[in-house]
Amino acid sequence: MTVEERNYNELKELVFEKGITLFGVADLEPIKDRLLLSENELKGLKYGISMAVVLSKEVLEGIEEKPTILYKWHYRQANINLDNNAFLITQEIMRRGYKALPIAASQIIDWQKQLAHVSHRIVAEAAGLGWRGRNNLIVNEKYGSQIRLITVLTDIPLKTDKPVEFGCGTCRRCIDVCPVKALGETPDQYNFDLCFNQLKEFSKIQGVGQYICGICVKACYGKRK
Ligand code: B12
Repeated sequence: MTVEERNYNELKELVFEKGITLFGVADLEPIKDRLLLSENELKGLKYGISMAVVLSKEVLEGIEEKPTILYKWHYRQANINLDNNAFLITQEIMRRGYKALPIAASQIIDWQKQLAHVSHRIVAEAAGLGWRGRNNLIVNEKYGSQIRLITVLTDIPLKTDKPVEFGCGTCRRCIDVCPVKALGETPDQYNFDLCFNQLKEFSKIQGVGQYICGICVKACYGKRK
Protein backbone atom coordinates (compact mmCIF):
# COMPACT_ATOMS: atom_id res chain seq x y z
CA MET A 1 0.00 0.00 0.00
CA THR A 2 1.34 3.47 -0.88
CA VAL A 3 1.57 6.29 1.67
CA GLU A 4 -1.19 8.08 -0.34
CA GLU A 5 -3.49 5.09 0.02
CA ARG A 6 -2.68 4.65 3.70
CA ASN A 7 -3.42 8.31 4.54
CA TYR A 8 -6.63 8.11 2.51
CA ASN A 9 -7.84 4.99 4.33
CA GLU A 10 -6.91 6.25 7.79
CA LEU A 11 -8.61 9.63 7.36
CA LYS A 12 -11.68 7.99 5.88
CA GLU A 13 -11.90 5.58 8.79
CA LEU A 14 -11.56 8.43 11.29
CA VAL A 15 -14.61 10.28 9.97
CA PHE A 16 -16.68 7.19 9.16
CA GLU A 17 -16.72 6.53 12.90
CA LYS A 18 -18.20 10.01 13.42
CA GLY A 19 -21.17 9.93 11.09
CA ILE A 20 -19.68 10.59 7.65
CA THR A 21 -21.02 8.24 4.96
CA LEU A 22 -19.28 9.38 1.77
CA PHE A 23 -15.62 10.32 1.40
CA GLY A 24 -13.58 11.17 -1.68
CA VAL A 25 -10.55 13.19 -2.71
CA ALA A 26 -10.30 15.64 -5.61
CA ASP A 27 -7.15 16.79 -7.34
CA LEU A 28 -7.50 20.60 -7.00
CA GLU A 29 -5.42 21.49 -10.06
CA PRO A 30 -8.29 21.46 -12.63
CA ILE A 31 -10.70 23.35 -10.33
CA LYS A 32 -8.50 25.76 -8.39
CA ASP A 33 -9.58 28.79 -10.46
CA ARG A 34 -13.13 28.23 -9.26
CA LEU A 35 -12.25 28.58 -5.55
CA LEU A 36 -12.69 32.04 -4.02
CA LEU A 37 -9.55 31.89 -1.90
CA SER A 38 -6.44 34.04 -1.98
CA GLU A 39 -3.11 32.73 -3.31
CA ASN A 40 -1.84 32.69 0.26
CA GLU A 41 -4.76 30.64 1.49
CA LEU A 42 -4.37 28.16 -1.36
CA LYS A 43 -0.59 27.94 -1.24
CA GLY A 44 0.57 24.32 -1.46
CA LEU A 45 -2.92 22.85 -1.10
CA LYS A 46 -3.24 20.10 -3.70
CA TYR A 47 -6.22 18.08 -2.59
CA GLY A 48 -9.85 18.63 -1.72
CA ILE A 49 -11.33 16.10 0.70
CA SER A 50 -15.05 15.91 0.09
CA MET A 51 -17.33 14.34 2.69
CA ALA A 52 -21.07 13.84 3.01
CA VAL A 53 -23.68 12.91 5.56
CA VAL A 54 -26.95 11.30 4.52
CA LEU A 55 -30.26 12.95 5.35
CA SER A 56 -33.04 11.02 7.05
CA LYS A 57 -35.61 9.82 4.55
CA GLU A 58 -38.21 10.01 7.30
CA VAL A 59 -37.53 13.70 7.86
CA LEU A 60 -37.77 14.38 4.11
CA GLU A 61 -41.06 12.46 3.91
CA GLY A 62 -42.78 15.29 5.80
CA ILE A 63 -41.93 17.88 3.12
CA GLU A 64 -44.91 18.45 0.82
CA GLU A 65 -45.04 22.00 -0.53
CA LYS A 66 -42.67 23.68 1.88
CA PRO A 67 -39.81 22.94 4.28
CA THR A 68 -40.81 21.59 7.67
CA ILE A 69 -39.42 22.49 11.07
CA LEU A 70 -38.10 18.93 11.38
CA TYR A 71 -36.15 19.45 8.14
CA LYS A 72 -34.77 22.76 9.39
CA TRP A 73 -33.53 21.05 12.58
CA HIS A 74 -32.07 18.13 10.63
CA TYR A 75 -30.35 20.51 8.20
CA ARG A 76 -28.76 22.30 11.17
CA GLN A 77 -27.62 19.06 12.76
CA ALA A 78 -26.17 17.87 9.44
CA ASN A 79 -24.18 21.11 9.17
CA ILE A 80 -22.94 20.77 12.74
CA ASN A 81 -21.81 17.19 12.15
CA LEU A 82 -20.09 18.16 8.89
CA ASP A 83 -18.34 21.12 10.49
CA ASN A 84 -17.22 18.94 13.41
CA ASN A 85 -15.83 16.29 11.06
CA ALA A 86 -14.02 18.91 8.97
CA PHE A 87 -12.53 20.23 12.21
CA LEU A 88 -11.58 16.72 13.37
CA ILE A 89 -9.85 15.77 10.12
CA THR A 90 -8.08 19.15 10.09
CA GLN A 91 -6.68 18.46 13.57
CA GLU A 92 -5.50 15.00 12.51
CA ILE A 93 -3.82 16.29 9.34
CA MET A 94 -2.06 19.07 11.28
CA ARG A 95 -0.92 16.55 13.93
CA ARG A 96 0.76 14.66 11.10
CA GLY A 97 2.63 17.82 10.07
CA TYR A 98 0.54 18.92 7.08
CA LYS A 99 -1.71 21.84 6.17
CA ALA A 100 -5.50 21.72 6.27
CA LEU A 101 -8.11 24.35 5.44
CA PRO A 102 -11.68 23.44 6.43
CA ILE A 103 -14.55 25.14 4.58
CA ALA A 104 -17.79 25.68 6.52
CA ALA A 105 -20.78 23.55 5.57
CA SER A 106 -22.98 26.55 4.93
CA GLN A 107 -21.27 29.93 4.93
CA ILE A 108 -21.64 32.74 2.41
CA ILE A 109 -19.07 35.41 1.58
CA ASP A 110 -20.95 37.22 -1.20
CA TRP A 111 -24.63 37.76 -0.25
CA GLN A 112 -25.57 39.36 -3.55
CA LYS A 113 -24.34 36.49 -5.71
CA GLN A 114 -24.75 33.90 -2.94
CA LEU A 115 -21.22 32.55 -3.13
CA ALA A 116 -19.11 30.63 -0.63
CA HIS A 117 -15.29 30.45 -0.47
CA VAL A 118 -15.46 27.02 -2.05
CA SER A 119 -18.37 25.33 -3.73
CA HIS A 120 -18.70 21.93 -2.05
CA ARG A 121 -20.48 20.73 -5.20
CA ILE A 122 -17.50 21.51 -7.44
CA VAL A 123 -15.15 19.59 -5.11
CA ALA A 124 -17.60 16.71 -4.56
CA GLU A 125 -18.05 16.33 -8.31
CA ALA A 126 -14.28 16.23 -8.87
CA ALA A 127 -13.93 13.75 -5.97
CA GLY A 128 -16.46 11.38 -7.52
CA LEU A 129 -19.11 11.58 -4.78
CA GLY A 130 -21.71 12.00 -7.47
CA TRP A 131 -22.61 13.86 -10.64
CA ARG A 132 -24.24 17.29 -11.06
CA GLY A 133 -27.88 16.36 -11.54
CA ARG A 134 -30.77 18.09 -13.30
CA ASN A 135 -31.61 19.60 -9.90
CA ASN A 136 -28.14 21.27 -9.96
CA LEU A 137 -27.23 19.27 -6.84
CA ILE A 138 -24.71 16.48 -6.41
CA VAL A 139 -26.47 13.20 -7.01
CA ASN A 140 -24.90 10.12 -5.49
CA GLU A 141 -25.81 6.82 -7.15
CA LYS A 142 -27.05 5.29 -3.90
CA TYR A 143 -28.43 8.27 -1.95
CA GLY A 144 -29.44 10.63 -4.74
CA SER A 145 -29.26 14.26 -3.57
CA GLN A 146 -30.20 13.34 -0.02
CA ILE A 147 -26.72 14.22 1.17
CA ARG A 148 -25.05 17.32 2.59
CA LEU A 149 -21.46 18.11 1.78
CA ILE A 150 -18.28 19.59 3.23
CA THR A 151 -14.72 20.19 2.04
CA VAL A 152 -11.25 20.25 3.59
CA LEU A 153 -8.34 21.43 1.44
CA THR A 154 -4.96 19.89 2.27
CA ASP A 155 -1.46 18.97 1.17
CA ILE A 156 -1.21 15.60 2.96
CA PRO A 157 -0.35 12.99 0.28
CA LEU A 158 -3.60 11.31 -0.74
CA LYS A 159 -4.79 9.09 -3.53
CA THR A 160 -7.37 10.91 -5.66
CA ASP A 161 -10.75 9.83 -7.00
CA LYS A 162 -12.24 10.37 -10.45
CA PRO A 163 -15.49 12.14 -11.38
CA VAL A 164 -18.46 9.93 -12.25
CA GLU A 165 -20.62 10.31 -15.35
CA PHE A 166 -24.00 12.06 -15.42
CA GLY A 167 -26.48 9.40 -14.34
CA CYS A 168 -29.93 11.02 -14.14
CA GLY A 169 -30.95 9.10 -17.27
CA THR A 170 -34.60 9.73 -18.01
CA CYS A 171 -35.43 10.77 -14.43
CA ARG A 172 -37.06 14.20 -14.24
CA ARG A 173 -38.77 14.00 -10.86
CA CYS A 174 -36.99 17.13 -9.60
CA ILE A 175 -38.16 19.19 -12.60
CA ASP A 176 -41.75 18.07 -12.06
CA VAL A 177 -41.88 18.85 -8.33
CA CYS A 178 -40.09 22.21 -8.22
CA PRO A 179 -42.84 24.70 -7.18
CA VAL A 180 -41.30 27.59 -9.15
CA LYS A 181 -40.04 25.62 -12.19
CA ALA A 182 -36.43 26.60 -11.50
CA LEU A 183 -34.98 23.40 -12.98
CA GLY A 184 -34.40 22.32 -16.58
CA GLU A 185 -33.04 19.52 -18.73
CA THR A 186 -29.44 20.23 -17.76
CA PRO A 187 -27.91 21.61 -14.53
CA ASP A 188 -26.82 24.85 -16.23
CA GLN A 189 -30.51 25.65 -16.82
CA TYR A 190 -30.97 26.03 -13.05
CA ASN A 191 -32.67 29.40 -12.51
CA PHE A 192 -31.02 30.98 -9.50
CA ASP A 193 -33.48 33.91 -9.19
CA LEU A 194 -36.58 31.72 -9.19
CA CYS A 195 -35.08 29.32 -6.65
CA PHE A 196 -33.62 32.02 -4.41
CA ASN A 197 -36.85 34.07 -4.30
CA GLN A 198 -38.81 30.99 -3.31
CA LEU A 199 -36.32 30.16 -0.57
CA LYS A 200 -36.58 33.72 0.74
CA GLU A 201 -40.35 33.20 1.01
CA PHE A 202 -39.87 29.85 2.77
CA SER A 203 -37.50 31.48 5.26
CA LYS A 204 -40.42 33.62 6.51
CA ILE A 205 -42.26 30.53 7.76
CA GLN A 206 -42.22 30.61 11.54
CA GLY A 207 -39.48 28.29 12.83
CA VAL A 208 -37.74 27.95 9.45
CA GLY A 209 -35.75 31.19 9.26
CA GLN A 210 -33.22 29.78 6.77
CA TYR A 211 -32.94 29.65 2.97
CA ILE A 212 -34.03 26.02 2.71
CA CYS A 213 -36.59 24.09 0.72
CA GLY A 214 -35.93 20.34 0.40
CA ILE A 215 -38.52 19.61 -2.32
CA CYS A 216 -36.03 18.66 -5.07
CA VAL A 217 -33.93 16.86 -2.45
CA LYS A 218 -36.87 14.68 -1.39
CA ALA A 219 -37.58 13.79 -5.03
CA CYS A 220 -34.00 12.63 -5.68
CA TYR A 221 -33.48 9.43 -3.68
CA GLY A 222 -31.16 7.46 -5.94
CA LYS A 223 -31.21 3.70 -5.40
CA ARG A 224 -32.30 4.23 -1.82
CA LYS A 225 -35.87 3.02 -1.43
C1 B12 B 1 -25.39 29.95 -1.64
C2 B12 B 1 -25.99 28.58 -1.63
C3 B12 B 1 -27.28 28.43 -2.11
C4 B12 B 1 -28.04 29.51 -2.91
C5 B12 B 1 -27.77 29.23 -4.41
C6 B12 B 1 -26.50 29.90 -4.88
C7 B12 B 1 -25.85 29.21 -6.07
N1 B12 B 1 -25.94 29.78 -7.25
O1 B12 B 1 -25.28 28.15 -5.94
C8 B12 B 1 -29.50 29.18 -2.56
C9 B12 B 1 -29.85 29.87 -1.26
C10 B12 B 1 -30.54 29.54 -3.61
C11 B12 B 1 -29.35 27.68 -2.34
C12 B12 B 1 -30.35 26.78 -2.54
C13 B12 B 1 -30.22 25.43 -2.23
N2 B12 B 1 -29.19 24.82 -1.63
CO1 B12 B 1 -27.50 25.66 -1.31
N3 B12 B 1 -25.80 26.33 -0.94
C14 B12 B 1 -25.26 27.47 -1.12
C15 B12 B 1 -23.80 27.46 -0.65
C16 B12 B 1 -23.74 28.03 0.77
C17 B12 B 1 -22.81 28.16 -1.56
C18 B12 B 1 -22.97 27.78 -3.06
C19 B12 B 1 -21.99 28.49 -3.94
O2 B12 B 1 -20.98 29.06 -3.53
N4 B12 B 1 -22.23 28.46 -5.20
C20 B12 B 1 -21.30 29.11 -6.12
C21 B12 B 1 -21.33 28.52 -7.50
C22 B12 B 1 -20.18 29.09 -8.34
O3 B12 B 1 -21.02 27.16 -7.41
P1 B12 B 1 -21.97 26.02 -7.92
O4 B12 B 1 -23.37 26.47 -8.10
O5 B12 B 1 -21.73 24.89 -6.96
O6 B12 B 1 -21.42 25.58 -9.33
C23 B12 B 1 -21.57 26.36 -10.51
C24 B12 B 1 -20.23 26.43 -11.15
O7 B12 B 1 -19.60 25.19 -11.00
C25 B12 B 1 -20.62 26.67 -12.63
N5 B12 B 1 -19.76 25.87 -13.48
C26 B12 B 1 -19.97 24.63 -13.91
N6 B12 B 1 -18.97 24.26 -14.71
C27 B12 B 1 -18.10 25.29 -14.77
C28 B12 B 1 -16.90 25.41 -15.42
C29 B12 B 1 -16.16 26.61 -15.27
C30 B12 B 1 -14.89 26.72 -15.96
C31 B12 B 1 -16.69 27.66 -14.46
C32 B12 B 1 -15.95 28.94 -14.30
C33 B12 B 1 -17.91 27.51 -13.81
C34 B12 B 1 -18.59 26.32 -13.98
O8 B12 B 1 -21.95 26.25 -12.81
C35 B12 B 1 -22.40 25.68 -11.61
C36 B12 B 1 -23.89 25.92 -11.51
O9 B12 B 1 -24.21 27.29 -11.35
C37 B12 B 1 -23.51 25.92 -0.65
C38 B12 B 1 -22.42 25.48 0.32
C39 B12 B 1 -21.08 25.50 -0.36
N7 B12 B 1 -20.09 26.07 0.23
O10 B12 B 1 -20.92 24.95 -1.46
C40 B12 B 1 -24.90 25.32 -0.40
C41 B12 B 1 -25.28 24.00 -1.07
C42 B12 B 1 -24.89 24.07 -2.54
N8 B12 B 1 -26.73 24.00 -0.97
C43 B12 B 1 -27.25 22.83 -0.82
C44 B12 B 1 -28.65 22.57 -0.83
C45 B12 B 1 -29.07 21.18 -0.42
C46 B12 B 1 -29.57 23.56 -1.22
C47 B12 B 1 -31.10 23.46 -1.35
C48 B12 B 1 -31.71 22.11 -1.64
C49 B12 B 1 -31.78 24.11 -0.11
C50 B12 B 1 -32.02 23.19 1.04
N9 B12 B 1 -30.99 22.94 1.85
O11 B12 B 1 -33.09 22.69 1.23
C51 B12 B 1 -31.35 24.46 -2.49
C52 B12 B 1 -31.23 23.80 -3.86
C53 B12 B 1 -30.85 24.70 -4.98
C54 B12 B 1 -30.47 23.94 -6.22
N10 B12 B 1 -31.33 23.10 -6.76
O12 B12 B 1 -29.36 24.11 -6.71
C55 B12 B 1 -26.17 21.77 -0.64
C56 B12 B 1 -26.07 20.86 -1.86
C57 B12 B 1 -25.88 19.37 -1.53
C58 B12 B 1 -25.88 18.52 -2.77
N11 B12 B 1 -26.34 17.29 -2.64
O13 B12 B 1 -25.47 18.91 -3.82
C59 B12 B 1 -24.88 22.65 -0.38
C60 B12 B 1 -23.58 22.11 -0.97
C61 B12 B 1 -24.74 22.79 1.15
C62 B12 B 1 -24.08 21.59 1.82
N12 B12 B 1 -23.18 21.85 2.77
O14 B12 B 1 -24.34 20.44 1.51
N13 B12 B 1 -28.07 27.36 -1.96
